[in-house]
Amino acid sequence: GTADIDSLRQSLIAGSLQIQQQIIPQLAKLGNEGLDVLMEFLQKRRDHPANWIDGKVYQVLYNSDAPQVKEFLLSCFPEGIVPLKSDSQINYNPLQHLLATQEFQAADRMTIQKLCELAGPMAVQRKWLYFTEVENAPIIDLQTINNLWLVHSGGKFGFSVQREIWLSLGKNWENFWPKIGWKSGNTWTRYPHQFTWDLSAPRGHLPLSNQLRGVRVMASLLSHPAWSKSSN
Ligand code: UYC
Repeated sequence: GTADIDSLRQSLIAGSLQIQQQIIPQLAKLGNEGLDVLMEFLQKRRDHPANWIDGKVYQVLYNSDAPQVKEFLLSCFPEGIVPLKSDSQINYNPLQHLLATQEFQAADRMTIQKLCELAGPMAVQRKWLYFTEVENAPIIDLQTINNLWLVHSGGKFGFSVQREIWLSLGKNWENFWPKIGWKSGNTWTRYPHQFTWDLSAPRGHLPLSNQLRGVRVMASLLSHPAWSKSSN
């Protein structure tokens, strides 16, 4: 009833991240009244940088069929809750869509595709990157891609998460791979079926960087100046 909605609304506004996380699916189950609370929440926070709680709320709304929700998103968040900034006129909306719908495997492929687009037509055709191309990638674009992953994964996935783990291990790759679920003992995790394409994965599991041509591309990615400027 109304009392339930009111107390859930209060907890969503004032609760800890953990409480907020629990409340979102409860509100989602309550139909229109719950959706109203979720829309109000997102609306009020639109001047702040989105965090992963906003991401969870947005995902519920984005995946709702209710007409008033569709109208709300179209008018207030036509491109999602992460600003899709690009220095290279790249369209990140396809990536935002795949992440908002939690299609992580397709989002992972799209991420490689967008990184190639950033590097130019040669890389798009080649479908993989040289480390020099990664070094030259614009900060803003890498931050946009990373923020999309962070916000839509509960803060679990993204290059900045991988970087944090990598630095915490003193940049030791052999300790890093098992930590993010890319290697077990001497065995590489096989692409694509052995990877975990949902939020049960270890922190930093996604997005993937193929290691077939060595670690230099990933080293460049994780050392990029995009991560030393505060963006999240
Ligand atoms: N693959 O094993 N990977 C591919 C990963 C390696 C290999 C794609 C990640 C080890 C081959 C992605 C790991 C290895 C292909 C990833 C991993 C290997 C392929 C698709 C754990 C053999 C087909 C995008 C580190 C021992 C290549 C792309 C082709 C594809 C990711 C083999 C995203 C994180 C060393 C043979 N692997 N990759 O880049 O062109 O093709 O047919 O890393």
